[in-house]
Amino acid sequence: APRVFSGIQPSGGLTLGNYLGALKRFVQAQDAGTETIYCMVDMHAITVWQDPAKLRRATRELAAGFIASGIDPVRSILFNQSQVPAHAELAWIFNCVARMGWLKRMTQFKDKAGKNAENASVGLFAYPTLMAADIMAYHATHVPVGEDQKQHLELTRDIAAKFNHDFGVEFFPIVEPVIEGAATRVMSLRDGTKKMSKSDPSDMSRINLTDDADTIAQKLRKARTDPEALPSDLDGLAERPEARNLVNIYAALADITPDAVLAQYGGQGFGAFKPALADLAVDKLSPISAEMTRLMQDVAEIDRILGDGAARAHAIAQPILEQCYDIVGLIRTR
Ligand code: AQP
Repeated sequence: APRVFSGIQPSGGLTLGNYLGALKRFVQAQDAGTETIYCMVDMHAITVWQDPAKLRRATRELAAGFIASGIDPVRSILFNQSQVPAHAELAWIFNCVARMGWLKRMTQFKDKAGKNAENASVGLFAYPTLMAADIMAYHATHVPVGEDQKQHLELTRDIAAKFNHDFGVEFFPIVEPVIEGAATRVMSLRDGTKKMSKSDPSDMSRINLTDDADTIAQKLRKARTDPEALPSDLDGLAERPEARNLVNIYAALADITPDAVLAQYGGQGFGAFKPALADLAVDKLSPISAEMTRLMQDVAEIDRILGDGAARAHAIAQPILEQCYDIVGLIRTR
């Protein structure tokens, strides 16, 4: 049976990119009746230094964001990574399977480490082996992610295949990336060639799920665009990354195709389109933001939900980890 796994880092507040590229699709998988396991990947977050108090808050707020977006912690398993030791333990096995050369090719490491890669943490370099462990600890078959995670998922497949080959087993499944929809890569509002990111220093570059209606309208009004009217078909967006981004955002929020957006707004300028987009965004995001605020008033309840999810996740992952240790030849008797 298919089993969906995915995660989000509590490395800051949730953005519209995380919502459209990840959360909204996580809810669709859950509502389709698939077994769904979703994780706050706090151990990934600490690959760059996090203020401990902020990390705790961001983890709980992320859990609230999942629930407010429509994740039901009964139908889905919702938990944080560090509470289930199988992630770290399996990551070590995978560190011994993955090759240095494979990790050196990862563009996210190059982007995040910047020019001074010698000064990056070992954890940031090994990030993709922990991600492979997150997924493989559950024998997950499908992983909904944004476009930026495609390379890491290919690495997950390579690690699983090499493990199976090295030990002569068919143990780890070869996972399918699920990268679909109009908004698998939501771009920065300030630069149509950069992805919208929670860690971008400019708050004007992104819409946060917790932004109020005025802030959302203001950020979209100031979003970088060109002076042309919207074209009537997709070809007309080819050389216009900022315009294409706003059209894709509209399409994803309204659950229609980008073509349908252009059928409605083609020929109109941004003076008309931006306010329509702002209304739509406020309409879709403000109930989520209000629910997050409500949920954050009862932190003990969030912790209880995460603890319950961790127990359920552990029950799935631990037997898989034990089998993996046995395959590798690590003795487990006490
Ligand atoms: N701009 C985006 N468009 C579509 N999907 C996106 N995702 C992130 N940004 C966009 C998807 O959200 C999921 C969780 O991402 P993450 O928090 O684990 O890490 P990230 O991809 O590195 O996201 P950020 O927001 O850019 O965080 P920072 O700034 O901390 O690195 C993933 O499925 C991702 O594809």
